[in-house]
Amino acid sequence: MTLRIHGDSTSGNCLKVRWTADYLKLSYDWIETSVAARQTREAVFLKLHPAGQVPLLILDDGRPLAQSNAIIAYLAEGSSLIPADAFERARMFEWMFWEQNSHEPYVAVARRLVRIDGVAISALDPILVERGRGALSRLDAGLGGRDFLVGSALSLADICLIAYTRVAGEGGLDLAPFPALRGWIARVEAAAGIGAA
Ligand SMILES: N[C@@H](CCC(=O)N[C@@H](CS)C(=O)NCC(=O)O)C(=O)O
Repeated sequence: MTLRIHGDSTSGNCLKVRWTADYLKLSYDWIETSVAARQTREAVFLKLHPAGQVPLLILDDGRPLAQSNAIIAYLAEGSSLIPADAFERARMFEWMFWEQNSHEPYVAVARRLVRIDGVAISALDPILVERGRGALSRLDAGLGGRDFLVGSALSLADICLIAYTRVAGEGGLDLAPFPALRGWIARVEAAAGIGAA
């Protein structure tokens, strides 16, 4: 048996997992599971993961693991994507927790509302837009002139945060005011082997 990844290819949370697995040259089966078609709410999927969300990793021995950032941390254990230095490793997790708490809920949600739910950009909640812009601005400043978010090399922090940042414009969050961020996106895409959005 091999690793199985249940994911929706339009979801940044799911793509993080695919990109990490591909970067590490892991062998896995991708099981396309459409959120829009409510496949995550079908009985067969709920049996695997009662929360009804993707991504979901199923290990060789059948154990399931949810939450994108937990999955990529598991897949990348012992690899160059996790800094060996304890402080840098903690800094990487600092960015990953921040992503789930202060970036994804605004940047990913704005994109989902526009792209999937068909809401006009002009009709988005101004607070959502303000917080999304704030998250992009914080990320831009957090780069502090460095090539990658942590240390001097690609880490899980970059793979985690590029997922929704690179498509922020689809939710009306323009990246034009953030040149450092745009440079980082191009660099991370090249380093991680991420193709066109
Ligand atoms: N914090 C979770 C978020 C998981 C999540 O919200 N997944 C969405 C797709 S991005 C989903 O499966 N939604 C379907 C649903 O909730 O019914 C993660 O990082 O994996």
